[in-house]
Amino acid sequence: MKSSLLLITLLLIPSILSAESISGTINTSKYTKESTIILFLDGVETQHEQKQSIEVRINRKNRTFDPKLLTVIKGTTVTFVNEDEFSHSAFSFSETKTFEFGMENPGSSGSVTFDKTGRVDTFCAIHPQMHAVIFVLPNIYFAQADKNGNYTIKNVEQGKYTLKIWIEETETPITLKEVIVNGKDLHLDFN
Ligand SMILES: [Cu+2]
Repeated sequence: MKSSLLLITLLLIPSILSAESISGTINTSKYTKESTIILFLDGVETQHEQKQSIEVRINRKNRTFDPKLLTVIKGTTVTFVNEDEFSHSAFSFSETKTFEFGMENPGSSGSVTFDKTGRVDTFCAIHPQMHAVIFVLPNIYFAQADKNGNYTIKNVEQGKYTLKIWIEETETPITLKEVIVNGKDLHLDFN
C-alpha cells in the first residue's frame, strides 16, 4: 500500500512543478531588419480557461490600424473600432480567416473571432495603405524576440513541442527544433 502511494505521488509531482522557461538568442541578421520575430511552441492548444480574457481590440485611427501587428491565441475575439471621423471598413481574404465589415461610421465597431491558427492580413476597402497583420497562435507559449534576437518563453508545462518562428513578412512559420520540456529550463540558440 505504502509503495503504491509513493508511486502515485512521484507521478504527480512533475506535472505540478513543471513550468520551465525556454530562452536563448536567434540570429536576426538572416531576416529583414526591423522584422517582428515571434517564437512559439506548437503541439498543444491552450485550454479555454487560459485564453486571453481581456478584450482585444484594433483601433482604426488616422487612416491606420493600431496596432499594425497583433498576436492572439486561437479562439480570441478581436474588436475593430473606428476612432476616425470618417468611415472605414475591415476585411480579410486570408485562408486563416475570411471576414468583411462594410462601411463603418465613426465610433462604430465590429468583432471577429479567430478560430484557426495562421496569419490574417487585414485591410480597409477605402484606404489601400491600411494594413494589419494578425498572428493567431495555438497557445500561450510564445515570445517576441527583442532587437538583439533574445527571447524567453515562460511558464511552459512539461511536454513535447515543436519550436517555430514566425517572421512578419512570411506567410507560414518555420520549424526550428523539436523540444521536450521536462523539469528544467532550456537554453537554445539559433544561428
Ligand atoms: Cu479606412
